[in-house]
Amino acid sequence: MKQGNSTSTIFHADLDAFYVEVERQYDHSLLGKPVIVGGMGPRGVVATASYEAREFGVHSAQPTTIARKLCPQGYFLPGNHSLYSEVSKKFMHILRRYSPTVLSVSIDEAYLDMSGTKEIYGPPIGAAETIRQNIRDSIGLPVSIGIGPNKLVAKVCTEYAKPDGIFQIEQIGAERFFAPQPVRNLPGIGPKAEKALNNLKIFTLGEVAMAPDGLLRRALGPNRAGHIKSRAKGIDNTPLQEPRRAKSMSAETTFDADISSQSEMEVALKKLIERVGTRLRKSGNVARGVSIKLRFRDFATITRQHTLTTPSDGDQTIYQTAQALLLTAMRERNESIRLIGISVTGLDQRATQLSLLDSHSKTDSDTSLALDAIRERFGFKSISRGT
Ligand code: DCP
Ligand code: MG
Repeated sequence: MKQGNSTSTIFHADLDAFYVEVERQYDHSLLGKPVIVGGMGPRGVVATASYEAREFGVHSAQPTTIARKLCPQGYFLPGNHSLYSEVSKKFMHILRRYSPTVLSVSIDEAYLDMSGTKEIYGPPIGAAETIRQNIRDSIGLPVSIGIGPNKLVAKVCTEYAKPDGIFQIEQIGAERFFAPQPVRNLPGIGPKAEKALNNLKIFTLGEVAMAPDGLLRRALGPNRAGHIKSRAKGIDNTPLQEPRRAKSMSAETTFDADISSQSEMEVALKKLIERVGTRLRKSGNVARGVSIKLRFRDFATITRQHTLTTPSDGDQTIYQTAQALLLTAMRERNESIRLIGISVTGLDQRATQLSLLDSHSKTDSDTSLALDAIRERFGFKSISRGT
């Protein structure tokens, strides 16, 4: 891998106000207006807001009720997730034309290794302009591109490129570019780390780069201190590689109104398990563990987990385990809940675990696979096991 040496050129491409811009493709009257896409229920949150709506303080993850107060003249839309994932696929497909090494990291964001492409596409800024134009012509969306000697610098550059632009920092200027920035601008520093650093009077990345190691270890813990210090100087040697296989899968649901009956919780759990179970079997994995998550009315959240004696990918096994966990949890705290979630953990390839599966697990797995096939043909709601 070439990352980290001075000849690397990494692009980070991120679509602007992605969901909103897709909506605008279908309804041109939304162009130039404050548009908000998000959950419309009483507990809905904003998925994204157009740059016009951001001017009013609207942002992702904010409760929609607050967004409505901040921007009453906004156009609020519920969103169309299957459409967004279709568009996302097209976006990634276009990027792959320009580099053999493309790492997609979210629905609208990817890194491209553009090292050594000068002969074909010219200098980086011109290459980025070509890509942006292609994306605009093919799917009609504005995209911003950050260019750097590694993933970290490229990602930070994208923030400066937005909206609808390009921003490049070369290796030689990376440390100076990072130095005056607030610590929170460094990917990997969240609100907790920011606070810990600020408490020690460390506010900028330049101050992180110069801080004594002992001090950083106190703020960030022994494992992260050295890592963050070198990142604060714009150093990042991580290669562009495909993300590792998910080690767990989960699904959760928030109720419109809190629920308190055990049977309602079980019904919700069962639905979630059918969803996660289908994904699990599609991935060819079995799970070694099952965990449930409950969020109570006061937002207190607990998780309870159990390791299976035999790894499984069967809905029945997962359900029985989750149901037992639910009962135990409710004995500890018998209150109404606002959210319930399920995770299957410790995933491993089914093939390598096959010899461990007992006959009960095999039957459960085969029945679940048969149900998957029916659901695939007739839709997810067509069939469900009785409880
Ligand atoms: N998204 C979401 N919930 C969040 C954050 C994002 O549903 N808390 C969705 C909606 C976004 C999309 O993911 O359109 C991409 O996320 P980005 O963070 O890239 O945000 P945008 O593309 O909307 O805006 P920009 O990248 O221009 O800041
Ligand atoms: Mg984006």
